[in-house]
Amino acid sequence: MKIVYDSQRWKKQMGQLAGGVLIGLTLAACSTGPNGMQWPWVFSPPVAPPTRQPTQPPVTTPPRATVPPVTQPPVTTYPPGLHGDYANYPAMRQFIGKMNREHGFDIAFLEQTFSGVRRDGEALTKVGAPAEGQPWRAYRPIFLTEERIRGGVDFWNRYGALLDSASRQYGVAPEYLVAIIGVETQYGKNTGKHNVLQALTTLGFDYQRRASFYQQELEQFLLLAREERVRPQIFSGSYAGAMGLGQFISSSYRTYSIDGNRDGKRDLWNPQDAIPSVGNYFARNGWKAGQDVAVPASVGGAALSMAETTPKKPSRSLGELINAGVRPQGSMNSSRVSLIKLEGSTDEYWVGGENFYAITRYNPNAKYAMAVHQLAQAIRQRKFGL
Ligand SMILES: [Ca+2]
Repeated sequence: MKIVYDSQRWKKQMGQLAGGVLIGLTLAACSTGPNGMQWPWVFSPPVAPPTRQPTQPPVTTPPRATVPPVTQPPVTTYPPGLHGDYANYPAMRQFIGKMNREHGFDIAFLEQTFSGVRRDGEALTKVGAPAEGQPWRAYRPIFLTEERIRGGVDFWNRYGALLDSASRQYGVAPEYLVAIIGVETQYGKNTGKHNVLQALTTLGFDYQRRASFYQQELEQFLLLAREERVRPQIFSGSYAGAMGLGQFISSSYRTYSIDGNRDGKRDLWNPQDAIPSVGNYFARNGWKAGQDVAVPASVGGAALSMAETTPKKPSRSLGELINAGVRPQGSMNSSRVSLIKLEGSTDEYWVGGENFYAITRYNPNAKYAMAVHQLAQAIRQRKFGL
C-alpha cells in the first residue's frame, strides 16, 4: 500500500538528514528522541518566536491582538533571502510576512522553505479539469467498478473493528466510511504523489482564479506541519494538496482529524487515524445517524423547477416534494430533503436527505455524493449478499 511506500520514503529522507542513521523500523515503533520529538516526525529547524520590530515594545499577548494592521512593518524590512521560482513574487513576500506576524513563523525559515519550492505544472493543469466536470454517465463508471466494490469489501473485512468502532462513535454507517476512502484513494492505494508544499504554493501563487483559497490552505498546511512536528517538505498528496486515505485538505486535517491510536500523531495515512477522522468529518458536518441518504425518484410537473444540480442544505419536507409531483422509489426518512438532478443525456432525479448533503461537505458536487452513496450501497450488498 501507499502508506508503506510513504513510510519508507520518509524513513529514507529522514535517514539521509540524520546522516544515514536509521532509527526504528516502523512509524508505530518510533521512540522519543532526546529533544522530545519523535522520529521521523521531526520538524527542523524549530519555529522561532515572532520576530519583533526593534521599535515595538515587548508584548505578552499575540501580536495580532496588539499590533493593528496600519502599524505592520513595511515590506522593505524583509531580509533578501528568498530564491527560486517564487523569489520575485510580491504576494509570496506578503504571505511570508503574514505567517510571521500572525503565527510567529521565523522569516528566514520560511524563505529557506519557499526557496526550495519548484512550480508544480501538473497541478496547474489538473486543477483546471476536475473529474466533476464530466456528465454523470461518464463520472459514475470511474467509481462504480468491480475492482472498487471488491476492494471495499476487502477493506471492510480487514479493518472491520476500526470501522465498527468509528461507526458507533460517530453514527455513520461503515459502508459510507469505506466508500469515501474508496472514492478518494482506492482504499489507500493512491494517496497522491504531489509534494503538498509545492502543489499548494503553485496553486496559491500561480492559479489566480482561486489564489486566495489555496493561500489559505497553504497557511493551514504550515500550521499543520508545525503542530505535527513534521517538515513541510515531506508531505505527499493530491494535486490540490489533499492528504491521506480520506484526502483531507489542510484546513480539514487540522479541524477534523483524529488521533485514533493515541500515539500523539494525527497520521491520516494510517487507517487507525484515518477511519475515525472520516467519521468525525461526517458527524461534524451534519450526518444524522440512521437516516436514509438518497433514493431515486420519478419527477413531473412543477417539481422539475425544484431540482438542484448543486445541492443546497435541504429545506423541504418529503411531503412538499410529493405534493409537487415527485415520486420516491423507496424509503426516505430524512426530515429535510432536496430534489437532486444528475445531468446527462437522460437526466436522473433523486431525493437526497440531510446525509446526502453531509457528503457534499466533503466535495460540493452532487455527482461526487451520489458516487459515494452508490458505491457504499454496492459494497454493503456485496459484503452481505443483500
Ligand atoms: Ca495517531
